Amino acid sequence: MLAMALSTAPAHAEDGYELWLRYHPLATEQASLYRSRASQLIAGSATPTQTVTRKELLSGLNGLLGREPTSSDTVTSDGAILVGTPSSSPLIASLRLDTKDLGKEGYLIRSVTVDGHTATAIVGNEDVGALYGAFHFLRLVQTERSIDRLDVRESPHIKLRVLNHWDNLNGEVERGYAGASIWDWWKLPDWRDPRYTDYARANASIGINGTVLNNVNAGAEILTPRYLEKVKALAEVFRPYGIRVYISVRFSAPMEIGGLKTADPLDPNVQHWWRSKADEIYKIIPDFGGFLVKANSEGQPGPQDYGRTHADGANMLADALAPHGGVVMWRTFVYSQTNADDRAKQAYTEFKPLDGHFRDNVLLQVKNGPVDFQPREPYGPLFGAMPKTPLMMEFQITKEYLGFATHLVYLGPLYEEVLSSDTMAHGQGSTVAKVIDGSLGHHTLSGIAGVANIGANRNWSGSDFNQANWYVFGRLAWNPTLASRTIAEQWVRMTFTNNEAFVKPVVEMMMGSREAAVDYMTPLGLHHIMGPGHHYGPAPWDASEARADWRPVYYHRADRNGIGFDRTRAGSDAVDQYAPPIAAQFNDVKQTPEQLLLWFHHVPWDYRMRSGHTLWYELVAHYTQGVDDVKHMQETWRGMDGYIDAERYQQVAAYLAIQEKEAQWWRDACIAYFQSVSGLPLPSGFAPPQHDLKYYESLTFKNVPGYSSW
Ligand code: GCV
Repeated sequence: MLAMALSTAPAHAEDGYELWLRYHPLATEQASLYRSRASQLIAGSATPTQTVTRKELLSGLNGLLGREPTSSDTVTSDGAILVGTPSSSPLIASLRLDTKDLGKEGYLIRSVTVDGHTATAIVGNEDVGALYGAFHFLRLVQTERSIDRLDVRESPHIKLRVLNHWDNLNGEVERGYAGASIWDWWKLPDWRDPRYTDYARANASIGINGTVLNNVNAGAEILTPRYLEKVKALAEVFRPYGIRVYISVRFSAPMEIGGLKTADPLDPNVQHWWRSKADEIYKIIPDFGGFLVKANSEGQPGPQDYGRTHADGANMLADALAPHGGVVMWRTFVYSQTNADDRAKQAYTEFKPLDGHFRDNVLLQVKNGPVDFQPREPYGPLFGAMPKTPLMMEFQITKEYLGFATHLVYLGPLYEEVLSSDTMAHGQGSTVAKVIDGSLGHHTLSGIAGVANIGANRNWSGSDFNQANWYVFGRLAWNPTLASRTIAEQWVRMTFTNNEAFVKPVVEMMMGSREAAVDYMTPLGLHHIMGPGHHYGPAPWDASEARADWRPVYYHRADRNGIGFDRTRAGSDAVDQYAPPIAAQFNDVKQTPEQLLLWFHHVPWDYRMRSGHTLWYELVAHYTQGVDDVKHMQETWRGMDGYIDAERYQQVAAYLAIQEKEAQWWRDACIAYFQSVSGLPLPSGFAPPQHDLKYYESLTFKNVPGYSSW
C-alpha cells in the first residue's frame, strides 16, 4: 500500500512549481459534469504549436477530470472539443466561423453542433491563437465556469507583451528575490532544462509573447557567437509557444567585442557592425524579436557619449533590424547626475522633443511613473505627450520597492490604477491603456513590458503570492481594461482552490494589500525613502548616496515647517509636463488627490486634510493603518488553515509574520524620523515607536538579495 501511495505521489507535493497551471482533480460532481462535455479531443499535431496545444489539453483535462478525452478525427458523441485553424482542419473550416477580426493571435471558443452532437470549437486563424484559446478553455474548467453555451472572442489589445529579465550572465538577477537566474547559461545550448518549457507554458497561458533574456545593464558578451548559440536554443524551446526572444544590448558593444574605436551611431563602421550583427543573429534565429536598450542612464553607454541624440542611437539599431522585421525597445528611464532639475522631469525633457524622429520599428519603453517603480506614483507624463511615437509601458513585477519576496503585495491594483489613468492628452478618456495599445496615436506597433520576478526558486517567484503578479501582468498585457479583482479571483481559484470560503477572503486580502504597503511605507505621496542602494527597509534620514537624486532626503524634503516635494509651478514645475487639465489639478493643492499630496506639494505639518485632521496626524494614522492592515491579513490567513495544502499555507503564514514585523519597522522608523524633524508630539491615541530613532538609523544590511555592489 505504502509503496503504491509513494509511487503515485508527485515528487514535489505542493511547492508552487505548477503555478496557476495546477491541474489537480476537481471535486467529483464537477469533474463528472465536465467529463461529459469534454469527452473527445479532435486536435491536430502537424506543427510544433499544434503538438503542444494538444498535449496541454490532454494533460490539463486528465488532471482536472481524472480522465483524458479520447483522441479522434471525427465527432462521434456529444462533448467533443475541436481545436485548430480553418486552414489546418477541414472540420473546423466546415463550421464557417467568423474569424476575420481575430488577427494572428486571437481566438474564439464557441459551442457548436456537429453531425447532431454538441461540441466546443476552439479556433484561431493561426496555431498560436488556438493555443491561447486552449489555455482559456482550460481556465474555464479549472475555475469551474460553465462551458455549455460558449461564445468567447478574444484578441490581444497590445502587440508585444514581453517579460524583461534583469538576469546577468553570471547567474545573478538584478532586483531578483527568487534565487538565481533560471537561464543556465553555462550548460546551454546542449542542456535544455525542462523548466524552460514550463516557463513557456506559463507565459503562453497568459498571452505573453516575448522575453528579453538578459539585464538592461547589459554586457556585450551576449552578442558573441558563443552566447548567440545559447539564445538560439532558448528560442527553439519557446517558439512552439508563440514566444520570441529579445536581448538587451550594450551600446558600446562594437568597441568591446567588435574591435572598433567608437560606438558613434553616425559612424559608418559602427552602423555596418550592427547590421552584420543583426544578419548573424537572424541567420540562426529567424524570428528573433529585437533589442532592448538602456542608454545614457545610470552609467550605461549611449549615443550622447558622442554628442548624438537618443533618436540617432535608436534609429541606427532600428535600421540594422528592419530588414529582418525586428524592433528596438528604447528605454526612457534617463536622469543625469549633472542635471540639477527634478529627477521626475528628466525623461520627458529628454524625449518629448524627439517625438516623430524615430524609425517605424522603434518603441520607447517608459516606466509607469516618473521616478522609479514606487509603491505609488502618478503616471509618467510622457504617456500622451508623444503622439507620433509608440510608447511601451514598463511595469516592475519584481518587488524592488515593495517588500521583496516576503511581503504579500498584489500589484494588480497598481497596474490597473496606472492603465486607467486619464491623461486627457486627446480629450477625456485618453487613458494610459489607450496610449500604449496604440489606439490613441493610431500605431500598429504597441507593447508592454514587465520586469520579471522569476528565478530558480522552486516556486519561481520567491513566494506563492508573487506568482499572482506575473499572472496579472500577463492578463493585463493581453487586455489592459480587465479588472484586477477578476484576475485575482481567477488566479486564486487556479492556484489554490475553488472553495468560496477561501476564494472570497483571499481575493479581498489581495486587493487591499497594495494600499497596505503604500500606507506602511510611503503614504500620501511620499516616495523613494527606502534604504540606499538595496532599497530594503526604511531610511528617510539617509543622505549617504553620492548622487543627490538617490537620497531619500531629496524626495521628502521634510523640515521643521513641512514636508513634500514642491512640483507645482512655484517649485520644479513638473506639473506642466501633464496635459493642461491634469496640470491644473496637480498644481492646486486642494484638487490634488491626497494620495499624491506630497508628491506634488510641500505642505506645512499642520496643513488641514479633507478629514479635518492635520497632515501630521494623517501621516501617523496612515502608517498605523498599514500595520493594522497587515495584522488583518494575518488574521484572514489564519482562517484559511485547512483549505489548502500545509506546505503553502505555512510558508504564506511565515512570510506574513515577516511582513508584519517589517511593516511595524517601517512605521516606527518613519514616525520616529519625521517626528524628529517636525518636533511635533505624537498625536494622542497612537503608540510610540518601539525604539528611538538612533536605533533605526544604526541598522545596516549587507548581502541584500538582488543588489550586488557590496
Ligand atoms: C536595471 C532602478 C533599479 C536598478 C535598475 C534601474 C533600471 O534604478 O534600482 O537596479 O537597473 O532602475 O530600471 O534601469
